[in-house]
Amino acid sequence: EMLAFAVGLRDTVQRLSMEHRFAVAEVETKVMILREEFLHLHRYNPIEHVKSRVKSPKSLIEKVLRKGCAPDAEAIRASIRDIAGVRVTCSFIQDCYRVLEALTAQDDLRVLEIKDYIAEPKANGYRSLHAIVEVPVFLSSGALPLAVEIQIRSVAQDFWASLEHKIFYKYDGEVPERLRAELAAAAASAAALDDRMEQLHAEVHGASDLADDGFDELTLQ
Ligand code: 0O2
Repeated sequence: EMLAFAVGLRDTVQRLSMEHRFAVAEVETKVMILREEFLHLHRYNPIEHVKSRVKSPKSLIEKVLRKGCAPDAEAIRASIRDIAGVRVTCSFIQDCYRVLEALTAQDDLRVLEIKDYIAEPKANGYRSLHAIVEVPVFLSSGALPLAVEIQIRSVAQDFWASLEHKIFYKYDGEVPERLRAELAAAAASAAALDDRMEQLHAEVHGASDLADDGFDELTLQ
């Protein structure tokens, strides 16, 4: 009986991994389209990079067991919303909001949840925009809506988060007070850097837009 359960769960997890790879591909395509169109419209690239992942079978099974979730695909899809993850790193904070708005406005996407850790950073200093959206994936049997966790953050926020993540795992969640204070200070520096960069960018980009317009006029006439 135990063996049948394990085999059943393994097949279910394989199926879920495949479906969520499709969901990730759908969202990646949406992000790539926004990136290229934005570049065309505004002549700078708001998206530095995009990274995606599908939860590994091992950590998905662990989460199913931890949550005491029924081991069937439907129940797992409904209760575990971070099987598919897409992380978008933007140059500037303003771009993070632009990307979030452009994505969540798309009417084939259903927004399940938005968390704005930029407006309200976590106690440790973590800042990012999180959205859980449902995107339809078209299978032979029809459309299947699947959840994708989208994280949108600036380069500085991403730099901070990857270091914090490493430290958190190294200390198994019990980060010593001194390091926690250092991380909080580093988060404040990252936020200050974001502000300065955004101001500089606004100054310079405004000016270069004018220069571009002048050039177009000269060549067209
Ligand atoms: P990993 O190792 O990146 O996969 P959940 O527990 O996920 O069901 P929760 O905690 O309400 O729900 O979700 P939240 O706050 O939206 O966070 C989800 C993900 O955001 C995390 O996934 C991390 O990737 C990232 N995140 C959230 N808080 C922090 C933080 O303080 N530091 C860093 N570095 N990343 C954070 P996982 O599964 O927790 O981790």
